[in-house]
Amino acid sequence: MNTASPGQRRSAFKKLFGFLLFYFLFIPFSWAVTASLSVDTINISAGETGSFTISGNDDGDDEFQFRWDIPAGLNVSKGGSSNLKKFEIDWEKMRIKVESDARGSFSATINVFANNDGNFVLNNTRAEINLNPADVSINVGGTGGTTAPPPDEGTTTPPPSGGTGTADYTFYVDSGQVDITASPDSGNGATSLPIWGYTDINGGAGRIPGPVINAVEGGTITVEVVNNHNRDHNFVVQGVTSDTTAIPPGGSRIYTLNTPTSGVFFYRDTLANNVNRSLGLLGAVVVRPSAGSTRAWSGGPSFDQERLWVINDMDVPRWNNVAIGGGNVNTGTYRPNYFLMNGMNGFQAMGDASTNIEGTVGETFIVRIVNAGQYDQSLHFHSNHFRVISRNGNRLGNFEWQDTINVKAGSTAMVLYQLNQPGHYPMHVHTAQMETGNGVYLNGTAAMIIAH
Ligand SMILES: [Cu+2]
Repeated sequence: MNTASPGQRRSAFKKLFGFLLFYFLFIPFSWAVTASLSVDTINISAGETGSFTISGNDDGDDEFQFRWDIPAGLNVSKGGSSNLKKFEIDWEKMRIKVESDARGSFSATINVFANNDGNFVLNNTRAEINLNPADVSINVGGTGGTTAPPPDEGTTTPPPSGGTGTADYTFYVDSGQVDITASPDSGNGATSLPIWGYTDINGGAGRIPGPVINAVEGGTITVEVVNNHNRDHNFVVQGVTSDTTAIPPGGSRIYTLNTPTSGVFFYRDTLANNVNRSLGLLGAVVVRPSAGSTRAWSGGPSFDQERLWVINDMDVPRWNNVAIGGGNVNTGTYRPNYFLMNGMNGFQAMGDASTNIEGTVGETFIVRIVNAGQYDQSLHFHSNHFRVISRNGNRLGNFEWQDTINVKAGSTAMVLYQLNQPGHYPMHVHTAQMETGNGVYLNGTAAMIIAH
């Protein structure tokens, strides 16, 4: 039996209506969760670091995820953060992932860095609460961030000499440095390594690898090497030239390369019982059937894009530091602690468009590999198998299908790799230590395979 009077029922209804009105009009606002980015456009110079911050409020009761894709060529690393359940850079999938921890306000700062000029866009691919703006554009321009190499200690370097300037290529030998970047995950590993190297800039710092020599099958090329360094050096192309005469400091010498066959060849300084080569005097000669050809050799297999991977290893404490300090390297002990890909540590190489295999599904890449180091390297490609078509300049009759290739120290190989499925995949080496730079994981030999 209902004992409530009509007035009481009306009053109860009014209360309920009032509550519902309050509920719908006001309660939802206390649940409104939002996030925002500090900037949507960052302007920096090559080699300079910029950053952006995501901050917001979750409802204090739920966690919310945000995700951005990392474009090739851009390096990102974690900055400061608060009240997050997850904050990680996933280099396998090329993503930044942020997840709030249901504590109300949260924030995450992401540092960005690029070695090369360009426009990079970090596309937001997941935001579980309203995020404004969602994407970040990074404009990298100018020439900031370059540093002069340190001088050799305790020695006198001759003034730059120009040589005769009559050869197809002129190389200069000098000291230089390789800048190793920090792991974006741990923040560890950033340093500068002292090296010796070839460069094509008169008076410039030596670099790893030396400039690429591009030649045509059946042709002749001349290379003049000018020694702007304070020790003897030479220049020998394995299997192509045999002149090992030392070029004294301040001297120069012209080499003639007859290039009979298409392939990839290894050049280096053969003096000082591997010390000169190990410190960075190394590089590659690429011979094609004709300029711009997209065949491995005349009548050989064709490709859509080409990549050159010059890899090397260095025992910096026992070899580089001793030689550059003017001491004698004990060549009986070699324990490399840096493994470079095209002169870069892994995290740099994985963001380098000219190193990564990146293209559209169906495209075939020729990858010319030079192992200029003293350790054999076992390179493993994910996503698809490849064909080995040449070793040490020798064309193979039967192309073997492999997913791993062992490239012995001082040898070369050419492989054909086809992108067969979209996604981001790693190319890594099968010796764990060689995946590191002085123990920092993924700062060793590595590259990305990216198929669109
Ligand atoms: Cu693997």
